[in-house]
Amino acid sequence: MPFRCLAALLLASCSLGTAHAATLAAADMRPGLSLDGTWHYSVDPYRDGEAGFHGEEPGRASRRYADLDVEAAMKADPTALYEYDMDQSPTAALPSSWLTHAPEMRHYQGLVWYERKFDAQPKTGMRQFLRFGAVNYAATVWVNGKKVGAHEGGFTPFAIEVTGVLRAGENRIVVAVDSQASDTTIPPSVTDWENYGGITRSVKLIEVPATFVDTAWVRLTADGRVAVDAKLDGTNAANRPVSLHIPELRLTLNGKTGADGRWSGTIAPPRGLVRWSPDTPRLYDVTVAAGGDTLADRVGFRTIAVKGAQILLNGKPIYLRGMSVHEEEIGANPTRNITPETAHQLLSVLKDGLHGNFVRLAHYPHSDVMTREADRMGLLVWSEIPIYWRVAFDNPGVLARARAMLAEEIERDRNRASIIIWSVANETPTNDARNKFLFTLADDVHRLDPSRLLSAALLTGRRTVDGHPEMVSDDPLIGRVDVLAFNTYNGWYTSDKLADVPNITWHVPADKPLIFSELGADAKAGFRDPQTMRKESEDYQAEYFRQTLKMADKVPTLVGMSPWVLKDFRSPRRQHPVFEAGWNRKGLISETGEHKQAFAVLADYYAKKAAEAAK
Ligand code: GCB
Repeated sequence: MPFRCLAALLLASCSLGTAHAATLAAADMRPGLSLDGTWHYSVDPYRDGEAGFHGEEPGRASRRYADLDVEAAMKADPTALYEYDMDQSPTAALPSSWLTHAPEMRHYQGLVWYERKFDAQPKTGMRQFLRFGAVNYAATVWVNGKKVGAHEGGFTPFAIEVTGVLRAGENRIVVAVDSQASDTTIPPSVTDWENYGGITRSVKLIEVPATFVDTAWVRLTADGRVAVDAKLDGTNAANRPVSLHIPELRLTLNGKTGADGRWSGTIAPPRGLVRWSPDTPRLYDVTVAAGGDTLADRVGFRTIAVKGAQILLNGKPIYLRGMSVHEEEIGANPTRNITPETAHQLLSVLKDGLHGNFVRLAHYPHSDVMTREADRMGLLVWSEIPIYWRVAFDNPGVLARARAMLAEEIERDRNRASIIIWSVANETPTNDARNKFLFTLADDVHRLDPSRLLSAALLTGRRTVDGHPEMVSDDPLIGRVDVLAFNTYNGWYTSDKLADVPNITWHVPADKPLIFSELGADAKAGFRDPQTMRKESEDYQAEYFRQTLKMADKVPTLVGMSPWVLKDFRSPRRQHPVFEAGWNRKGLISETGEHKQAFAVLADYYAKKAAEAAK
């Protein structure tokens, strides 16, 4: 079967969880031929490249397919008419969003064609896959004129098998990328962030033996053993010897796959194992080998659990000193190209500048470059899928897509010690269809990864008790999550006076840990207004933080927060000409990295929390 995909539920040829679905989800460390770099691109607002001259079904009118190699075709028939030619189209460096390819692309949403040629030397008996880190939002891929696969979902990896299609010598790859959001995409069209269309993460050609180690989940169990779950792919996947090695621990575990190509085992680690934590982000080289194939990873070992209203990291209560971030590099004109350097720069602002130990990667799975950097630097991570505001909860196709995204996210990142929370939704108004939808996702999280905590950023209600405002929620998801999380904006989106915010109380279950998954206020960097204290001034934002932190101190079950947001981020819905101009300004730093006054307020607060934790 030439085409394998991660969006397994979407396509009849793939089904989630079958032993034969080769995913290469966690293959970012596999060696391969990088296809990053210069590609040609061509915008196609009327979707011509997919249709005939009058917009009819492809196949009727020839010569309009953007997947055709015009250069080669012209050699065969120099008088033929072609109204496109990818090889002569403009170029851009990938990965990056097309929003920054050219000024006229800045607000483009829709279909764009990408093309490049590359040399390959596929080895006989081996299998070749194209692995895309992420394409936003829908991708269709052709190799040498043959359609090899498709994927939907802008933030998770997918691999397409090209064995037999790839030639020795020059090959041509064409990717049709469609960023158009709709009522049935995830997320739908209305959000509060930029829709960065394009091939936004790395593309790689990976060659593996006929039977290879597709996935290997390696972790510490709640009772302190090293556990491995590996899955082989290929005709010889069954009854195959497999082994786990962690050289620095002198640890080896041998086993054999079952009839389904899977192997699970556990072993007690040696005493010398250093547990991963934000203070000691120790990672170990790990390999899982079977036959001629070895899958390598860098893995940290830690436990995460909930006890009453506490979160326990390695058995000890921890307070999460966090921030939310969008996937946008610091700089005036971000293009969503997260490199180790840009990830490090962002996360250092949080870890070193704010004394943080926790990051909410909002509102979709961020690049694996980012989650690896969090592992390396020692930051705990909340990871989520873009079930945001209003999703078509009553549509079974949308549920299938959400489940596929969740599975792709978990499969890619479950070896990251940094990730402690999988979140299934953000601010989704309750109703029967939504509840059922999210219960399904909650069950999926528990089934796919029972070793981590489940959460969702929930909305609150409000009531008045003895003249005082009280935050409440009757969201049925409260009963399902391990960690309660609420977004709260009293004094920003509400008419509360900031001085009254500390008196707002929280009516929440006493036996569950609570975090404020968001709190925040806009401020335009450099706009000072200490007298009038207008909203959008740095002074108002700083005071908002002071008063909200006082409120937080009075909530006994609160074990952390991820205020909104580390850096100002692009949002087309934010169009106040003076203060916003296309940016959500709730950052503690501006888009170019200037600190606002509130930065120091939170940095002091977290420094105190860190000192208390160190006692
Ligand atoms: C929220 C959303 C976040 C927005 C933020 C805001 O509650 O979760 O995506 O950007 O508020 O700035 O309003």
